[in-house]
Amino acid sequence: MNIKEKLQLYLVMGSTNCEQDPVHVLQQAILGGVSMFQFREKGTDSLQGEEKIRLARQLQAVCREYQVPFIVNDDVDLALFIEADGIHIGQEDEAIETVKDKFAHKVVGVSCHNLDEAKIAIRHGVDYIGVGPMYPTLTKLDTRNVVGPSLIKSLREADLTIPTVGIGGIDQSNARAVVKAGSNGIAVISAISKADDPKLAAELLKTSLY
Ligand code: 3NM
Repeated sequence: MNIKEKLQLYLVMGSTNCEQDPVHVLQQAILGGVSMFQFREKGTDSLQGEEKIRLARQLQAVCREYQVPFIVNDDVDLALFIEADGIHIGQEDEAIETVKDKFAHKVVGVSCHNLDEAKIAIRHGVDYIGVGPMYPTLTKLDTRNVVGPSLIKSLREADLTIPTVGIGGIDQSNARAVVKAGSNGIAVISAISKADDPKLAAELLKTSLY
């Protein structure tokens, strides 16, 4: 898998981010150009237990149909149980070492908010890093301070070539700056999940990158 290419337009989403059926949103988004997907079922009113597993499987089936990598956020047991293509963890989640062991031949991504976190993730051999927040966002309430595209620029200037995706507050108006700073792509939640037409939103985001 060419991770750098897959990171171009990375949709992150769970049921609480959607105003329409998540399966429909994902399908439309993929038709519009989404190249990688992360199932992130978080927050109040998020699905639990069997319901969470059922939605994960439905979304995974859509990804399989279009050969889009299906990554699970944080929930190691779920990712292993349904044989996801990979796992994405934050700095507060399970340690990178143990996650790398459990997902030896799968994709492992880690959220990073500064150069030191990025260097540690790289040392542990992760496949990609998510860097954020690029811009203010209302979607995740416990984000760190806005780091902006300049952190991605600093990372590249420090010769860190790891596949990288920017996240946080990205929309059509600011996506290009993230890629220009050296990111391989953008990760978005609301810019697609809350759009009336997720296919069009994905298409417009993609064309706004270059
Ligand atoms: N992680 P939206 S920001 C899930 O900074 C997430 O690590 C972030 O949602 C980080 O595209 C964020 O709607 C929320 O702003 C992204």
